[in-house]
Amino acid sequence: MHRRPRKHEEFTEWFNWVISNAEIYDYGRYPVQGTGVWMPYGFQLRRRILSIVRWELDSRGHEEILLPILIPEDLLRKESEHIRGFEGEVYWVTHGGETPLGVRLALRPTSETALTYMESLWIKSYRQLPKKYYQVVSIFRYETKATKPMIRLREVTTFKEAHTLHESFEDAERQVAEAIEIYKAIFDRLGIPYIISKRPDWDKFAGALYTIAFDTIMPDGRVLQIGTVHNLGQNFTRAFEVRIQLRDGSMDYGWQTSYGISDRIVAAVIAIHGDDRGAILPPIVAPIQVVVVPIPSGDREAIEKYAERIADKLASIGIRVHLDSRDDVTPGAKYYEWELRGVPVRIEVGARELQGKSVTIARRDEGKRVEVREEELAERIMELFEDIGRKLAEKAGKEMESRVARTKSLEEARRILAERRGIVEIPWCGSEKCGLEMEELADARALGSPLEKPEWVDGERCPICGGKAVTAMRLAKTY
Ligand code: P5A
Ligand code: ZN
Repeated sequence: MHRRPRKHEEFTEWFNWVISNAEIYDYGRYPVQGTGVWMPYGFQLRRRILSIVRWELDSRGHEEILLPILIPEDLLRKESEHIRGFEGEVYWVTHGGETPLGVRLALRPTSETALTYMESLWIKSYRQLPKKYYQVVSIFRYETKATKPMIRLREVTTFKEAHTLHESFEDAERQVAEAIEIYKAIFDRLGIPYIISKRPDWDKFAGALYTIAFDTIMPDGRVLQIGTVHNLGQNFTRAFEVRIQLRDGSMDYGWQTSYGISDRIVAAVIAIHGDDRGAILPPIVAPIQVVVVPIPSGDREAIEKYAERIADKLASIGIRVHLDSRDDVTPGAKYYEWELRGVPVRIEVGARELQGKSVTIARRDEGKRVEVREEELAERIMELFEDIGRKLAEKAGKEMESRVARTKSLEEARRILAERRGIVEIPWCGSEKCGLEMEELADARALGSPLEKPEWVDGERCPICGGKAVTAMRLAKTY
């Protein structure tokens, strides 16, 4: 057997090892660069994560739709900033069979243009607003940076894009705030810690007034953008003539927001919670929450019967349980496999447990084992799920906090980022010129600033120009 890569020291190898050996995601073997295959176990994980996403959106008035994957070139070109941003990343469909198409068709890189076009037909009056749509689809971006499984794909298969339309700027601002709350709720339920920044102007979404991003820190200290919320203003509605009658009878273009997350959130769940033995899945999304492993000794048949009874009992109260009754695999090899797959709870049943009408429960996150009587099993498992979810989130949150540093010197920022990465916050005057120079001097990317001016920058100066600091700039090595 191969040596297991260590998560913190060799994160990339570790991540690739987990997703392939746990049969989550087959990447790099299908002969199109930047595409991967969701395998059955991974597909179930992805589906459960998506059901949290859908639930959070649905319960706040979002409606799921499905737009065509093809966008005619003239539509994609309508908003000039947008196409400028995406031009180099678009896949074009140019032929139908042998026949050249009259208008080239883009494989959608995102759907602002497709939807705004339809909104120009659908929406005429403030009475129809607000509108909150979303879809979960594949998008295509010809990424030029090195592609990475789930993290930088050319076909993003788990693109959840929400698009909203409002009668005023203020309403769109409120929607940005709601989107932030929705993403917080999603990431909180998955135990993924995040830091929220307003991206600098030079790094906003193409066609947006501004972009707010959720970032997390991966085990190697590099920052991963796991979601973004954009206030699009009237940029797309002007281009597509989405004119709306307002309350006072006057006409105006609608106001939009959009927000998206991707396969990256599955990557974050695996990367952030896992350990050297493999994945550790939060019970809320684990495809298998409990695996029951019979330990054959003495009366094998009775033990197997008993293990089956335990599994049935858990299944009957809605727990996703799997009885591993393979008789050609040792219990030790089963433990190894289910640990790698991140099953949060393992139940062992052997001769002693059969005798005592009990089971032994092992939790994946802490490795602790306890014996529990059969009557209290159901209740104990439910408590355990809660506790595992909470502890995973707490541990991840603390780890992330410990990786955010503050300094007033760019030299120190550069040193910290070179040595241990993470995020460094530094006082900033807010000017683009100084921000760009900070990126240069720290040899890092500018993530942007906290949404509210942090107190600690009061009275501080920008280390580049010496001017008064109005906020902090966050710098990091990013994915
Ligand atoms: C918001 C949804 C948009 O596309 N249009 C609709 C807006 N924003 S975005 O920032 O460009 O993308 C949203 C999130 O998707 C993830 N992402 C990717 N994930 C994997 N591979 C990629 N190539 C990729 N590109 C973007 C990011 O998390 C991003 O925040
Ligand atoms: Zn400055």
